[in-house]
Amino acid sequence: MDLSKRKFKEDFKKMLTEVYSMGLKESEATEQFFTLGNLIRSYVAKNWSRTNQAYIEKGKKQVYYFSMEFLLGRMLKSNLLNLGILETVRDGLSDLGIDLEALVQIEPDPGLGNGGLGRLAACFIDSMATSEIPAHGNGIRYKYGLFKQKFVNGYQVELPENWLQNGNVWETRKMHAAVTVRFYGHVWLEHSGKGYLVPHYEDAQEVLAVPYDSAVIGFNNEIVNTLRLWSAEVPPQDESTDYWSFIHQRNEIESISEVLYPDDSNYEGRLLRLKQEYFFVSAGVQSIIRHYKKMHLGIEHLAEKVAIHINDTHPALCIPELMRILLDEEHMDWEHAWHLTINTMSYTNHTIMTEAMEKWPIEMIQTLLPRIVQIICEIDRRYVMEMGRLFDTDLIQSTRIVEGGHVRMAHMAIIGSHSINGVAQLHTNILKEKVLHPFYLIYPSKFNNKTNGITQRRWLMLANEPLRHLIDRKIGNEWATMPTELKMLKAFREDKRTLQELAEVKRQNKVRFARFVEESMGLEINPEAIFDVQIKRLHAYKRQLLNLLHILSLYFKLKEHPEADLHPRVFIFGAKAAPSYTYAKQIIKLINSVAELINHDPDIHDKLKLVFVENYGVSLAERIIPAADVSEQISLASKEASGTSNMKLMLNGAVTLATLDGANVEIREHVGEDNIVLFGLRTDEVYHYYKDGTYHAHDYYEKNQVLHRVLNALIDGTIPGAEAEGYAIFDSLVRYGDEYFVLRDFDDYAAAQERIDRLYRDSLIWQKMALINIASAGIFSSDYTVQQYASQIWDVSSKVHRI
Ligand code: NBY
Repeated sequence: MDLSKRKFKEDFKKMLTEVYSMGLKESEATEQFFTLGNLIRSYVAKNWSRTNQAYIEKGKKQVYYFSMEFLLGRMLKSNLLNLGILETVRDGLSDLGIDLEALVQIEPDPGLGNGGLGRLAACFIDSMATSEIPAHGNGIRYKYGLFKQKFVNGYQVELPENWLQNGNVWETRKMHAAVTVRFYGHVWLEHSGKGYLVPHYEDAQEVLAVPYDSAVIGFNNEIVNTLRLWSAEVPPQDESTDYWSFIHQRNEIESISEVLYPDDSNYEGRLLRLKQEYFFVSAGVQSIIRHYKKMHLGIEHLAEKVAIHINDTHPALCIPELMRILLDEEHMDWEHAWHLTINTMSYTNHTIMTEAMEKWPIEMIQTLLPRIVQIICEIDRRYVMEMGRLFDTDLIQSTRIVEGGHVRMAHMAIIGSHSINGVAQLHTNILKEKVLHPFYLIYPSKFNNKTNGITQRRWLMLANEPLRHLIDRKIGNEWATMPTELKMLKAFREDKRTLQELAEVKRQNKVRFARFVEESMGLEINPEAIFDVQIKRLHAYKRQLLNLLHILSLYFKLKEHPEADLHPRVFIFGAKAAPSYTYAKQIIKLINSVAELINHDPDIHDKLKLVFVENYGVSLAERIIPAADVSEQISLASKEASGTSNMKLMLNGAVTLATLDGANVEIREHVGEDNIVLFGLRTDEVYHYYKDGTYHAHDYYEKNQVLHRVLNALIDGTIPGAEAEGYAIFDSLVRYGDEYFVLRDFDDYAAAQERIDRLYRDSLIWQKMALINIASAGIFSSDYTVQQYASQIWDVSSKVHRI
């Protein structure tokens, strides 16, 4: 938008008086932040209603991205950037004696997600608005986001994350758009006499779903889409309501949108979680239908105007819910309703880990959602009947929805939608060939791949301004919306000056991060060291342990040979463990205890440091990623569906140290073998081991001297404070089979780390690798990813940028 600095300053002062009746001098950062937020909203208002108006007038097909999680991060700078007024506002504020960065810190980081899946949804809505795709997010307005992590004596402690405490400046409560969601009670069907059945409900609990809308601002294109998050409230009561029963009901109802489930891998078969899922699904689908019907196009054309995307199986109840509305409220017959539903729905799978596959006990659904259970059972019955004619019984039994008294949500999602995609090429192949192979036999054409992506605007333009400016000077700024333009940087691969400038940018970022570590943790780290980063949820399959065992091996090496020729390293971890995931928490404690040991050992000086940042999340990622030299992507091959920190780190010039897992495979294809450091088992080797059962972790402990020493350290008192954890972890590796092949990959990993050490010593070689990584990262922009969803799955137009 056009905004002069002078106009901005006037607007800002005016808004401050209007909202707070304050002059600039009396105001503090909090008031200034809210003032700026309100001002941005006022700037956005016109384009927001224009965008909605245009979508209606042009009759454009709308996409609704249903996700239990949107891990947005702070929005202030992102909104300013996308409006095209970041620099104007920064300068204007500075004239007024205000530091924009100080206001940034006031905004709480809304942690409405666990990890990759939630952050992907956030990158997607940014990219969809930027790519001019008429697409909106639909989710839950949790009162409490993902817990705040504290370390107490090295143990993870969880604290509530009350992000709404001071209000959320970006949202608008839309009371007029509230809808009612029904739970419990009984339902029976009666013939209407007009050829359809009418459901009657008795004793149902009614919950009011109130939407809070936030603007999703496209980058410099005047498009403003909507993120709609639902909050659960008590419906208006009549005068006969008993006060205490009201209070009781209120607590029960409000608990639905109270808190995000803090587990990123193990679904919890809890009633409240099922309530959450149906709550936002029903509210969202009802509101879509209400909006659609205003256009008077006839319900039979729904799939031409609406696409509903299901982010993992958590919103899979969209399928029976849409069926319910089409059957019970629109009085469609089953076949037409089913046809429409399939054509409307599409589904993304994010994991192959069986423990993360949702399965709901049928009685639980029966009690909570009596009408929905009827519909699910009917979908299942017809599936078995109709497919039974075409395929053999075993195949149909293994793919049906209802089995062993449970509803298998992934099965419902596949059967009820026209598209299922994996999130990286390797992952999609594993789905087709292994995990979902029976479905692939039945519906080969539903399967497709959409490799994940990240928004370069947040993860480079905003998070790494020094790099942004360097790139702009070298190749211009078209990469903001045409990220593969970054490839033009390759022209500078032999240009010493550019490589030195790149090194200088990295050094600056490392100094900045080192200052942060010193201030927040009281720990000094040396910016000349290699900053080696592993940031992601803590999970056994991601193998933070492999990293830790290697750190211990370096520590012992330095103890025994203080003269050993190692380039100084700072190992940086950031990770939250699910509160109920004991093993992950033991690993956190062990890492913290090893950090204590190494960081305070005077023999080590600054050759080795271990930093475990507390409360890792989007805001910390934005600080760490620009300072990273090495990107640890070391999951056991086949386990990480895609990964997205791999893409963010690469985009910021870190060199990837990786197994051939998830999107690492595609990163290698784009940077070439020489610009990535690979190690470890391949997917087929892992499957081979599963098949023939010949992996014996104990042998590696017995035969590998280095490993033997390192593993013994877990149980011989070498690591003070973590004795119990050391034993448990030792046992998991040596006695109980080492499920994720940590010991098997250890040597290869250590050798890869030595290659990193050697490569880093030649600054020009290293910077050339960094440059090629940056230059090759454009293809992993979520702009391209969503453009592919738009054309290949949703059948909607987008502003497609050349790849
Ligand atoms: O989704 C992640 C994958 O592990 C990662 O490889 C991929 O890049 C990313 C985006 O596709 N999965 C993930 O983050 N999953 C969750 O956060 C999650 C959350 C809740 C539940 C399961 C998984 N749950 O069952 O409640």
